[in-house]
Amino acid sequence: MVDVPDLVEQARQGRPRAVARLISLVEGASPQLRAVMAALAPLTGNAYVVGLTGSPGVGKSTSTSALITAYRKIGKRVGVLAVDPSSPFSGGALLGDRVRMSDHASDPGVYIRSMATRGHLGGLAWSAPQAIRVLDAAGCEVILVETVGVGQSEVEIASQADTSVVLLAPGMGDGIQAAKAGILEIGDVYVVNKADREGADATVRELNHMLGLGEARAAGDWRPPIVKTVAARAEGVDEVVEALEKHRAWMEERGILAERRSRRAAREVETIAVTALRERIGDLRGDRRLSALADRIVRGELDPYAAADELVAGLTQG
Ligand SMILES: Nc1nc2c(ncn2[C@@H]2O[C@H](COP(=O)(O)OP(=O)(O)OP(=O)(O)O)[C@@H](O)[C@H]2O)c(=O)[nH]1
Ligand SMILES: [Mg+2]
Repeated sequence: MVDVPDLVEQARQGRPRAVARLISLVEGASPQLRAVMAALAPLTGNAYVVGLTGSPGVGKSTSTSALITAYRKIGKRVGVLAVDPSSPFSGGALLGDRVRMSDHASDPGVYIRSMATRGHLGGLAWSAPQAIRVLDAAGCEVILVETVGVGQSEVEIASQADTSVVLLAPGMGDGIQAAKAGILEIGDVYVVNKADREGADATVRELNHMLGLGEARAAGDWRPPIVKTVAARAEGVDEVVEALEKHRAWMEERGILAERRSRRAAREVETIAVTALRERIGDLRGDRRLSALADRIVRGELDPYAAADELVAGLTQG
C-alpha cells in the first residue's frame, strides 16, 4: 500500500518520482485511487489546460516542445501529457516523442508523461482528467495535452481542455480529414504548421472557408485565430502563446472558463457514475435479482422499463 498523504505532499513539492507514481496509480485504476483524488482535490484548480490535436505527423509533439520552451521563457511551470487512445501500450508510438522532448528532460520546471488506454474500463477519456489533476496539484501552471491521431476519443480528450488547439499542415485533404473527424468544431485556436512547405497559405484559406471565418459574427463572439508556424524552427510559436492567452482572457472576462470547467467536471462525474453502474450491472449476470425480474417480465407481471427502474434503484441503494 502507498502512503497517499506522503506521496501527495511530495508531488505538491514537485518531486518527479511522486508525480510519476501518482499518475501510474490513476492510470492503473488503483484501489487507492479514491484516496488519491480526495487528497489532490484541494490542491487543484490552478493549471491552465491546453489541448493539442491533429492528424498523425502534423507536428503536435514538435509544437508541444516549442511551446514548452516559450512558456519556460516566461517562467511558467509546464506539464505535458501525451495520450494515445489507440495504443494499448505506453511508449511505442510515443517513443519518438520522448526523444523529441528530451531537450526538456533535465528541466525541473517541466514534467512530461505519456499515457495509453491499456484497455481498462472507462479508458483515457476517464483517466486523462485525473492525470491532469495530478500535474495541476504538482504546481504545473500550464498543462499541454497532446492527443495522437484523430478520432472520437481524441475529440473527447481535446474537449477537456480549457483551450483547444487544432493543428493542420499543408497538403491535400488534411483539412477535409480533420473536418470528417469532427476536430474542426473544437478548435479555439488553429495552427497551420509546416508553413515552410508549399501550400500553407492555401490551407489557411481552406480553413478560413470551412470555419466560416469570413462570415459575420455577433460582437464579442470568439473568432478562432489561424496561426502559421514552423514548429521545427520555433517560428510563430510566440504568436500561438499569444493566441492562447487571448482566448483565456476572453473566456475569463465572460465567465466562460468557469462554465467550461464546470461542464467538464459534470461530464467527468457522469462518466464515473455510469462506469460504476455498468460495473455493477455487469456483475449481475446470473444474479438472482435480475433473473427474478426477468421471470416476472416473462409472466407478464412487469414490463422491462419498470424492471430496469427497480434494478437501478436496488443497485444505487448499495
Ligand atoms: N518541414 C517541417 N517539418 C516539421 C515541422 N514541424 C514538425 N516537422 C516534422 O514533422 C514530423 C512529425 O512531427 P511530430 O511533431 O512528431 O508530429 P506529431 O503530430 O506529434 O506526430 P504523431 O504524434 O505521430 O501524431 C517530424 O519529422 C518533424 O520533424 C515544420 O514546421 N516544418
Ligand atoms: Mg506526437
